[in-house]
Amino acid sequence: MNHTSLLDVIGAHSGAGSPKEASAVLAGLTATQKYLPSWLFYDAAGSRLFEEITRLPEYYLTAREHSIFSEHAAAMIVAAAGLEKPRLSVVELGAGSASKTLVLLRELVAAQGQAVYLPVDVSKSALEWASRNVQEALPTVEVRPICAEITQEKLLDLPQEGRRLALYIGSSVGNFDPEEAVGLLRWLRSQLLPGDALLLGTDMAKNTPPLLAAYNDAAGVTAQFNKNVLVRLNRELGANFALDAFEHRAVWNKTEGRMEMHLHSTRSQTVRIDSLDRSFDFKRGESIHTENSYKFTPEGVEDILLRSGYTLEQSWYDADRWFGVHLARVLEAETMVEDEDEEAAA
Ligand code: AVI
Repeated sequence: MNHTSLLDVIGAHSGAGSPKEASAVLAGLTATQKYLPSWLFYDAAGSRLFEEITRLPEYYLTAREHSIFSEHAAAMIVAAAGLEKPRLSVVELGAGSASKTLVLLRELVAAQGQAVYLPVDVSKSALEWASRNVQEALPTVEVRPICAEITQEKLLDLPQEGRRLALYIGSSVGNFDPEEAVGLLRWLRSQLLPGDALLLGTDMAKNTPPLLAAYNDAAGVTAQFNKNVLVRLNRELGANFALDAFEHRAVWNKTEGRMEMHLHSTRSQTVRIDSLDRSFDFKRGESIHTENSYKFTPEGVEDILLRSGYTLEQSWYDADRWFGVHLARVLEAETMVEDEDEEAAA
C-alpha cells in the first residue's frame, strides 16, 4: 500500500480543491485499505495544529531535537565544515518555525561572521515567517527564501562558493516510506556537491508507551489534527464527513517499524463527495489510514543514507536516545552504492 508517493507530497498543484487533491482522495478512498495522503493535513488549520502538537508534553520529538541542537550545534558546525573550514551556507527543506535552525545559525555566525540561509518551502507564508524570525534574530544572516514545489526535476539555485550544509530535520523523513525517503534524499544529493553535508533528524525506535502517547495526546490535539483532513475535504471537495462518526486511533506497526494514524468509522455509513460525484461506503470499524511515521534504528539511518549517496559521519542523541541528529557527507557519484535491483537492471 503506497500511501504517500514522493510526488504526492512534494509535487505540484496540491492546493484547495485542485485536480491533484481530488485524484489523490479518489485513489485513497477506493483502495481496499482506505487511505488519505498525509500532505492533506497541512492546510492553514492543520499547520497551526501541528505547531500546537510540537509544544505538547507528550510530543517529545521537537523538544528532544531542540535540546540536541542546543547542546551540540557548535560541534555540528565544526564537523560539517571539516578540516578545510570552508564557508558554509545552510539550505533547509521545509521552513518550519526555524527555532531549531536558529540555534545552528547562531553558532554559524559565531564561527564565520556571516552566512547565507536558504529555506525551501511550498508555503509562502511559512517562508515569510521563517525568514522574518531569522532576519530579526540574526541580522548578519542573508536569507534567500526559495518558494518551490520541490520536484525531482526542480533545480535549487544554491550558492556555489564554500560548502553547503543541508538540513532535513523534525523527523519529516519518517513520513515517507523507505523507498520514497531514498528518492527524496537522492534528489537533494543531486542539488549538492561532493563534500557537502546533510543534517538529518530522525525519531528513533523505542518502547511503545511514549510513542502511543506522542500520537494520542491527552488534550486531543493530535485527534483534531487527524480529523482536520475530513474538515478539509468537506470544505474543499464538498464532502459530508460527519466528524463525530470517525475516531482518531494511533497504533504501533511493529513489522514496519512505524506509528500509524487512522480514522475509524464508528458506524456503518455512506459519505458523499460532491466534487468527485461519488459516494463511499464505510463499514463500522473500517479505517482510513492517514499517516505513517517511521522510527529508525542507527543501522536504518546508515542504510538509507548510503542508498541515497551519503556516508554517515556522526550522530548526536538525547540522553535516552529517543531522537537523533545525523551528519552525513555527500559522496562522489562514482562511490555511490547502487540498489541491487538497479544493478540487476544495468
Ligand atoms: C511532521 N511529522 C514529522 C509529524 C510526525 O511525527 O510524523 C507529524 C505528526 N503526526 C502526528 N503528530 C505529528
